[in-house]
Amino acid sequence: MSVSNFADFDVLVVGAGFAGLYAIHRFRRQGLSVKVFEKAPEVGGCWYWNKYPGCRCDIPSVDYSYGFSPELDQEWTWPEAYSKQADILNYIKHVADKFDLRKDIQFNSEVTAVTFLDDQRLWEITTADGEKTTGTYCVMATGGLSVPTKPKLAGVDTYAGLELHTAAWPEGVDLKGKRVGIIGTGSSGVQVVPEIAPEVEHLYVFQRTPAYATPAFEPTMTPEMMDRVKANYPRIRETQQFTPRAVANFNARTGAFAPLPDDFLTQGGRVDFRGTSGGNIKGLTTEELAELIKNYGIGHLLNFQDIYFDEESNEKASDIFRGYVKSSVRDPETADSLTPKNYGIGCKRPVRDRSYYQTFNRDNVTLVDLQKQPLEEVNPAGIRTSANQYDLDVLIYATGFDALTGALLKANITGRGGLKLTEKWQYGPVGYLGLQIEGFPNLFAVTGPGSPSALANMVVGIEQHINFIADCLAFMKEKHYAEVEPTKDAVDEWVSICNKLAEGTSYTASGCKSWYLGTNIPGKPQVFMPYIGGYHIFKQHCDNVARNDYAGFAFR
Ligand code: N01
Repeated sequence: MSVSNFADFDVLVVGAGFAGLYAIHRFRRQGLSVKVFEKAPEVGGCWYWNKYPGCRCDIPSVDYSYGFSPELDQEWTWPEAYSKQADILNYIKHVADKFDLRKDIQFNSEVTAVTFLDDQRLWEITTADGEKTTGTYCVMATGGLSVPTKPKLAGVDTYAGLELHTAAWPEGVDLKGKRVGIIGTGSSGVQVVPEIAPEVEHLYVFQRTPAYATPAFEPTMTPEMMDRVKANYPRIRETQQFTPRAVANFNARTGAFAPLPDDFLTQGGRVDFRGTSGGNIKGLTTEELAELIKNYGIGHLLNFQDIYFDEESNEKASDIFRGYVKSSVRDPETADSLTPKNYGIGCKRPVRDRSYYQTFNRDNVTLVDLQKQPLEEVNPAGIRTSANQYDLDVLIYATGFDALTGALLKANITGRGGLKLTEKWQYGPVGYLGLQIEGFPNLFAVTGPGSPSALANMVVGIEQHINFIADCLAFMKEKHYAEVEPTKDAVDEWVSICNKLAEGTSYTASGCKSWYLGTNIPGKPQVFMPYIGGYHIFKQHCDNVARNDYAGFAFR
C-alpha cells in the first residue's frame, strides 16, 4: 500500500540488478511500497546477460559485494578472489532469496515509457504489454553498461551463420570445431579470446584499436584467505568508503590492508583513482621500473598517479607496455598490430587479460588488423576486408555498450511539461551528483553520469546512491515535501566541477577515444561522463549536501 492516496506504489524501480535489489530492501525498511520492473526473467542485471566464456570481474569479490548486511558477509563464501560471472550471479540470486526480494519484482517486463503526470504529480511506467503503473517516486536502476551496441557495418544484417553478442550470450553455445570471428578487443573481447581459442577450429580476431591489456589478478581463494576476509569484513566495508575506487585493498593472503596515503581525504580532486598509492613514474630509473614490474607485474604501471596527469609520464608508461606486447607475441607483424600507438595508457578503462597476447602464438588464431585491411562488409558467409574474405560459422560482437546514458535515454523518459530526456540531454548528460535531473522531479538515477560510476566499485557506489535517495525521501516525509529536483545553479556548478576535473587527464587526452567519452557511438555527444575525483571525495560531497538540508535540491 502506497503512502500516497493516489499512486499504486511509493517507489517504482526499473531494473533488478545490484541497484534494483538493494533499492527494494532499503526502501522497504523505511515502510515504502516498491515495485521493480525487469526485462529479464531473472535478477542480476549485467551479470545475468553477460554469460560469455571467460566473463569475470576485475574487482576483488570481497569488495564487489554488498556491504549492508554483516550476516550476509559472514554466511557467503567466495570461491575465488576475482569472481566468474556465474559466481556473481549465484550471489545475487542468494541475496534476492535471503531478503525475499523477488515478490516485488515483475520479470519479463520491458519498460517502454517513464512519464511524469503533471496533473497528478506521479510517475507512470508503461511496459511493453501496455500495462501502466504509477508511483510517487521513480528510481532508474538501469545500469551504466546495459545497452549493447552492434556497429552499423555494411551488410550487418545479412550474415547467415550464428551471430552472438557478448552482452546477450545465450545458454548452451558450442563453438567446438567452428570457424569463429570476433569483432572487438575491449574488456569483453580480451576475456573471450583466450577462453575459446583452444576449442574452435580457427579464431579470427578483428581489431580496430589495440588495447592496453594487463594480466588479470590471481583468482585463487583458499579457505584460510576467506576466514581472514570474514574476520576483517567490518574494516573492509569501512575502508572502502575512504578510497578513490571504493576498494579496500585488503590482502587476503597476508591479512594486511594497503596503507592509505595521508592526502586521500584532503586532496579533493586529482587523486590516484586507481585505488593504490603508486607514486610517480617520472623519477624512476629503468632499473627501478624493471624491478617493480618484475615484482608486481606490468599492470603496476596503472598505479602510477602521474600517468593520468602528465603527458611525459604517460608516454614513458605506454612505451614500457609496448615493449611488453612485443616480448609476448612471437610473430613481429602481429605484435606490431597488437601494440597501441596512437593513444596513451589510462585513456580507456583498464583491460585485464588471461594470456590474451600469448593466444596469438597459437596456429589457429589470426589477428585481422582493421587499420591495415579495413572491414568492407559483413556478408552471408562472414566478413570481407579490403584484403580478404573470412568465411565464418559464428560471428561474435564484443563491441560494447551505449554507456552511462544509453539505458536512461532508451527508457523514453518524459519529465515536467512534456520535457523529453532525449531533448534535455541532446548536447550531453547534465544533472546533479549523477542522481537527479532538473525538470524531472522525484526521478532518480543510480550511479548516473556525473557520479564516479564505472571509475569506482559499482556495488559500493550503488549502495551509497540508494542510501542517499532513501534518506532524502525520509527527509521529505519529515518536512512534508512532495517534490524534489535539483536547482539549475547546482546542476551548472556540478557539471563544471566534473568537466574541470577531467580536463588535462589521460581520459580526455587528444587521440583518446572511449565509451567514457561517448566516442564509441556515432553521433553521441562527446563529453567525459563520470566524476573523476574519486569515490571517497564524491561521498563526502554527497554527505555534506545531505547534512545541509540537501543543498542544491529544491523542494516543493
Ligand atoms: O566494450 P568496449 P567491452 N569495428 O567498448 C570495438 C566493462 N567490462 O564490452 O576501440 C571494429 O570496451 C572497439 O574498437 P575501438 C568494463 O567497464 C568489464 O569490451 O572503438 N571494432 C573495442 O575494441 C568495460 O570497459 C569487465 O576502436 C569495433 C570493442 O569493440 C566495459 O564493460 C569485462 C567497432 C568494444 O570495447 C565495456 O567493455 C567486460 C567497429 N565498427 C566488460 N565498434 C571486467 O570486469 C566497436 N568496436 C573484466
